[in-house]
Amino acid sequence: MNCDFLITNGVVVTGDSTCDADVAVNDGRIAAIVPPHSAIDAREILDNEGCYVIPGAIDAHVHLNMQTGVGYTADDWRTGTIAAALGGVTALVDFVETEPDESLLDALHKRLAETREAVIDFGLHMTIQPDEHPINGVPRRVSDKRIGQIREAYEAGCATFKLYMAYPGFQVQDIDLFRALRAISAVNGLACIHAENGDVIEVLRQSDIRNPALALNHARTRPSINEHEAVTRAVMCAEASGARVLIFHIGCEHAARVVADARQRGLSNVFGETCPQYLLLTEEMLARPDGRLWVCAPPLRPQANQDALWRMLASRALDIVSTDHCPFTRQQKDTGRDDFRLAPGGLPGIETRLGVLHEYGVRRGRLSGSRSLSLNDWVRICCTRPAEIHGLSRKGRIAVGYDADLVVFDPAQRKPLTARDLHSAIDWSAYDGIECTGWPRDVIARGEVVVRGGRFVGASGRGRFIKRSSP
Ligand code: DUC
Ligand code: ZN
Repeated sequence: MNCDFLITNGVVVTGDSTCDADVAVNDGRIAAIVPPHSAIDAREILDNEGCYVIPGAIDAHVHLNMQTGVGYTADDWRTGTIAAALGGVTALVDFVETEPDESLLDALHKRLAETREAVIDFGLHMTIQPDEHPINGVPRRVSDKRIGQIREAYEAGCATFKLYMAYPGFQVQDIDLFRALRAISAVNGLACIHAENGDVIEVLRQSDIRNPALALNHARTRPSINEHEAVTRAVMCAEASGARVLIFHIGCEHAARVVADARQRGLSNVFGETCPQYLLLTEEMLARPDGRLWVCAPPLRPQANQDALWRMLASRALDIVSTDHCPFTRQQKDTGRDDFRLAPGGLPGIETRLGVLHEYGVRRGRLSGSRSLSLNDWVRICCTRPAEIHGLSRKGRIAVGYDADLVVFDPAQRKPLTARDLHSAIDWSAYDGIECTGWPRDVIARGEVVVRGGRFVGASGRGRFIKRSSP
């Protein structure tokens, strides 16, 4: 057999198996998986002695070049996707947001025009946000017209739809949440829900806050019960509508348990995502003098939640870990120096997820027992399940016919997570002080080496928009 290149001598780790094998790649696809030293002629051989060969990771929740009150998120499609590739990500899913007077398709085309420099493949979630009945200039209702456009957005390749239960201007009321879920269910799309009770948050944020410079107040105005309630409501709406629903960025045990219980009751249309920040960081970060850097929503929670989240990932009660990568520079975050409510919400993470989950879930977890993920859990959570849930039908697996999106992961490579060692266009790191042992060495995307020996070697603009449909 001939092939473009052969990935030899590695331990192939997938979501459900670990074995010694060679992987042959032809025309950007996986052509064969064969026993080591099989007779194959390759134009190029990548030797992976001592490394794991895993499917390219999928980050299905990122915000590149997103407009906010303090300007755009710091990573554009070039810097963000390069940082992603260096962290072993070969496909991501970002968002389309929509102006009140814009159709979903017009908003999609406008967003696509911004993505020209993407270096890895990507999909886009379509945001269904209010476009009607402004109160103080903020629209509150989603029009029939907009709900009616869900089908054409799906047919254009946006198989997943973002719905917010919080944030003025984005928050949908229950009536519109349910109307949208019925329309999404009709096309068998997936609703991705930001589940926090926005009405309660607004009352808490508008009440008298004695020390607005203290970013810990951000967590106090978004208490766990608020997330717990909204996740309960979202799951109830999933059950009543039949829509497939993924609860985004679950940060607290009670909310995660709602998803776990739904699954135990046999609801196969409910899925749960958490993020590295909820697994590794606690609300204590918000108590620091520069706590505004760690403002994100839902907020970071007390330590007690973390073990539960790790356990639920290992037991499959939660499905995936994405990053909610939403990077802001120190200067942008400093808008909230005197009042936490003015700090833009979001944390960076596009480059670090695979490494930190390996470090804390697999490597240190194996030592402590309490956070233990197997190598196969790690691959399932970061690569295979995200591709399945989000309709990336040719990604997330090492199997013949799939895109040759592969990561050669060196389990001995040491990597400090300081801003200087990372590639997002920001001047701080949420994980400063942490060092990982284990990091992507080479990354192959649709058969092209885009990272070699930890350096980005790919071409700007090689990433393609992936039109997704339901699994
Ligand atoms: N949460 C954040 O912190 N930032 C972006 C969007 C979100 O849901
Ligand atoms: Zn987000």
